[in-house]
Amino acid sequence: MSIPATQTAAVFHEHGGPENVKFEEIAVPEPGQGEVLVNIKYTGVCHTDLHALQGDWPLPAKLPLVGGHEGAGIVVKLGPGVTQLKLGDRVGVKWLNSSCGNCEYCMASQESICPNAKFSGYLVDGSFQHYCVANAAHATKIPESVSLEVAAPIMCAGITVYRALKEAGVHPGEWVCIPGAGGGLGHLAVQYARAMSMRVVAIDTGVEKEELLKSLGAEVFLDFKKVPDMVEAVKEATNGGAHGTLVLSTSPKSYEQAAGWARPGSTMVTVSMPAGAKLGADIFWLTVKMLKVCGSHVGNRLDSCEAVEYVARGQVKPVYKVWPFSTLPDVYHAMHENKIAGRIVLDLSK
Ligand code: 8ID
Ligand code: ZN
Repeated sequence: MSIPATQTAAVFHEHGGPENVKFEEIAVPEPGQGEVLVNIKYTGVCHTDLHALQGDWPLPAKLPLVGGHEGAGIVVKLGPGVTQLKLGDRVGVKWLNSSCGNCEYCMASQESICPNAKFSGYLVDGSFQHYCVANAAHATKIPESVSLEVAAPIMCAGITVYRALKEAGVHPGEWVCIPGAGGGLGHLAVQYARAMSMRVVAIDTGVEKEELLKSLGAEVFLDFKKVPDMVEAVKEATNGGAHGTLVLSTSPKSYEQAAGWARPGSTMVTVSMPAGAKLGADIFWLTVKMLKVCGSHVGNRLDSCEAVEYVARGQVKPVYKVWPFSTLPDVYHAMHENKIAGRIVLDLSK
């Protein structure tokens, strides 16, 4: 396959809104030591991409930036020293583009807290381009039975919620509460939780998300625009509080509520990162209920392979719409208005 010298990429030069995203002709990057060049076919759009565009996190992003970190494509070039992948392999390009491999965290397979980690679509250019560089050790192999468009949302949303559910420590038959259940991460969290035999209270809004989440196995749906006292509603539905909570909602409000509905002794996992959000939990209740608060940042390489295996086995099915690459600014608008149930996956060929 011949690789062109230049390509079209979705770039922004300054933080701001969807109008800042420009489709520009840029050089096809060269894979360095231990890296591969991936011809991206599909990429999911994660709410993190919107945070990156808006510049609303305390970690500075690279500028100009090509966003995107739910890429799925084909290895078309190997950099020096790559032995674990070959040309033609189908791989995913994840948020965790690379880690140093040598620090105390990498040695313990906690690559997502490696201080030298590079994040795709944030610290290095990501998947909103036709040709993207990925570290060969971190690119996730996609099984033949899983199509690239299906694999795309797993590369961030799937891996992240799968790992976060492990952190929550909810046993089979116990309740997990998921605010933000109707979004990209949320609709997958409901499915992984069901596959792990957890009972799910899903919180989000609107009939479309309610129907989707119930069809995916959520036993209880609570609409945050309709339920007057969410804390009481969750406690009632779970007969005393959720055995674990995954906060996936992009509203800081969920962080104020979660300690209230948490069952004593349970874990609340922070996954979403609304701009400027603080832990609004009452320290009194955190203490006397002996709650655990646990941050969870994507997953390691094994979590990534395991998350994809659930899809290969048919236990998890991403729900998504495919839109042309050129519509990325429209996706950001829709995401900002919380109108997306599941994920939007961009088709790079359009
Ligand atoms: O590794 C990580 N920790 C990680 C990985 C990937 C993404 C963290 N994230 C973060 C993103 O940066 C973002 O802050 O997780 C968050 C959710 O990402 P997403 O699933 O891609 O976002 P979405 O598809 O827009 O879904 C958000 C949902 O929250 C609902 C919305 O209706 C939407 O369905 N929501 C809102 I806004 N307010 C709510 C509320 N009060 C609410 N749901 C329940 N209660
Ligand atoms: Zn993401």
